[in-house]
Amino acid sequence: MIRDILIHPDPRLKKPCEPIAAVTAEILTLASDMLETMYEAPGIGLAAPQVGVMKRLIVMDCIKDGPPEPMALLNPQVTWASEDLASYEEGCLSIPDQYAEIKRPSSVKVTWMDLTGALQERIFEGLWATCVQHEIDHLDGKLFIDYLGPLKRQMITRKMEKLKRELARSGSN
Ligand code: K2U
Ligand code: ZN
Repeated sequence: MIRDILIHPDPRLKKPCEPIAAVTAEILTLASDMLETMYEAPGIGLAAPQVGVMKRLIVMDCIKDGPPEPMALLNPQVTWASEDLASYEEGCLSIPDQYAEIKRPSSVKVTWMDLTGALQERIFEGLWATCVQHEIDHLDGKLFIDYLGPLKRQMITRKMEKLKRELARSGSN
């Protein structure tokens, strides 16, 4: 089912998430709901804290045209990052309609547990590398605006507070 996406500022978006000990029915349902929510947004990534669940689970599908490649990563960890940086105009489903150019390592090696409980390892490049780093940041309570200067970050936070006041008045959140 589609779940509500938390909007910044929200304390749950700043808290570090708990590791997942085992793949339970609840985790399988959560991963499925997160993928459904991500596609509907639409987005190319989503982290569990964005739907209010403080667990170390992210989903991604960065394929634009071609058969979808949904991925669910439990307890993802970056074990290597390239010196080389790539910049990307990032957005965030928890900070709607705000974009900023963010530089990150252009490729990263990530280890994780998949939904069958098997350990996986892969080197991500391009948009997948940007996305997986953006999502793992969410698990550590870090948002892309935390890489901006204090004034730009405060301006975006003020805009989100106004948006949340308007949503509360219109009763649609
Ligand atoms: O985590 C999220 O909020 C979903 C993010 C993931 C993402 C952000 C920046 C760069 C790559 C991935 C996005 O809002 S998903 C929306 C989107 C779609 C296409 C390209 C960039 C962002
Ligand atoms: Zn995000």
